Amino acid sequence: MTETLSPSEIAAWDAAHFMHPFTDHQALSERGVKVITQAQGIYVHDSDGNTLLDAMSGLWCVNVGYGRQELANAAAEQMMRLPYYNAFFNTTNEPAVRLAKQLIDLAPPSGDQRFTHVFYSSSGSESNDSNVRMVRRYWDLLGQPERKIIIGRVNGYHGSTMAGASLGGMSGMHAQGDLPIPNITHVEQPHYGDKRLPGETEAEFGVRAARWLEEKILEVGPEKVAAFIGEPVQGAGGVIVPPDTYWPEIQRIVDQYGILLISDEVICAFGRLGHWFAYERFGMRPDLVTFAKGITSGYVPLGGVLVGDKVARVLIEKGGEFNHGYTYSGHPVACAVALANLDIMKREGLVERVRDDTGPYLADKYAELAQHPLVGATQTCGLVAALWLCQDKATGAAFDASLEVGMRCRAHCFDNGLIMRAVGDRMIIAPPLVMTRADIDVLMLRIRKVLDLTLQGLRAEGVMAAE
Ligand code: PXG
Repeated sequence: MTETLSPSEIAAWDAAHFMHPFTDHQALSERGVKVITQAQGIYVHDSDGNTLLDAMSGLWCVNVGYGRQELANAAAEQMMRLPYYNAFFNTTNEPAVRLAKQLIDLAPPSGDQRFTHVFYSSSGSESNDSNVRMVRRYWDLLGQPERKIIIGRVNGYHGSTMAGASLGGMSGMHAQGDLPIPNITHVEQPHYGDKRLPGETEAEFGVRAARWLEEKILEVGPEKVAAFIGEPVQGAGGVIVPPDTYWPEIQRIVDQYGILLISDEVICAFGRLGHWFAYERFGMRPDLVTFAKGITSGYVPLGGVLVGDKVARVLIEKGGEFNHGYTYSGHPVACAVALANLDIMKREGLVERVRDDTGPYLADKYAELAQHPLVGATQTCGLVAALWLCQDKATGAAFDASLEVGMRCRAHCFDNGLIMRAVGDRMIIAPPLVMTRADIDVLMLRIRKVLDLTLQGLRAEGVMAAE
């Protein structure tokens, strides 16, 4: 950039020309846009001079925190050596190959198969489009072209392209643009708080929820089902951590009916749950793993799919040309930044830190937070966490949705140096993995403050009884 715009110029040009993702533009122009100017460590700065603790890591991606010189250096060096070359016509490049090898080395065995190959894209959505293409091609090559149906979950999120939004189970997205595309269907999510029966334990619920998949397979015909896709922990849906019994039962079902399992780890991989890959944490044995976001800590776009040897062998040995790929598949700069990012994560022991230290510490702090009068329940897993704002702790009664209590709480966050997301009345966080215990203490003070302010407001309005 050669010139600097004033904050009001940025706001005006934004309103005139920048069509934002997932945004009501009329509402945005009334509210006014916030200009983020720079960031360092776990903090972002805006043009009003505020410093905000970014407990969402941007959008679930800035795992190593902001301002890492090494990542900028890796990009600059690679740009000067080879900024771009395609991988379509018998050519390759060193960063793409080194990264593929490194990912394969990091990925633990998936049952009796190993991940052997990486297919690259530039985002999570594209990667899930690639999954649809690969899964359907796999079954075609095995002489079972009738296996086309892919089953996802209500309130799952798999991206915003036609296939990504179809695999996901967001009703608002399906309502726009004739989605889902054909041969994609959904089962209910494993949300214990919402879906349990009276007296049902979490473990019992997990098994029952997994069996919704079996019911769906039998309903549509097992011979027509190609794959099941799920996020190990649902992210955009509100940080919904399934019971430990859920994924093993899903695994039994996909094994029994011989269907492929796709673990969408766009949020969950690269240390977010205290493991390089989340399937290890939950006892899943996926055939394909979607990744994006944290692989470059969001510094540049990169996504892809880890392909297990079962699918890779069929595509490679029987497939001939696979008519699918992107201009930026194996982008050398993106891959170089990913390699530098993984180096930082290894050197600083971030995955182990989340698993053994900061993850358990955050879990303790969130358990304490559950005592707050506004908090109905909390859940954490590694460095993702949710707290549920409820009208009545004793009965578990939810707030009337029209009160938009989550949005009120979120507004207090922005005014009190904190970025936390609201999904309905679930307040969610996914802070950078470089957080220390001292950073978590600061985070908890801010969260308590915004909860207190939200509670005060609700009491002043008579929505909640005074103490
Ligand atoms: N899968 C999962 C599990 C994701 O979380 C995608 C795929 C798509 O990735 P791309 O890179 O195409 O955006 C995601 C993305 C939110 C929010 O509101 C979450 C995502 C994206 C945008 C908003 O929490 N996750």
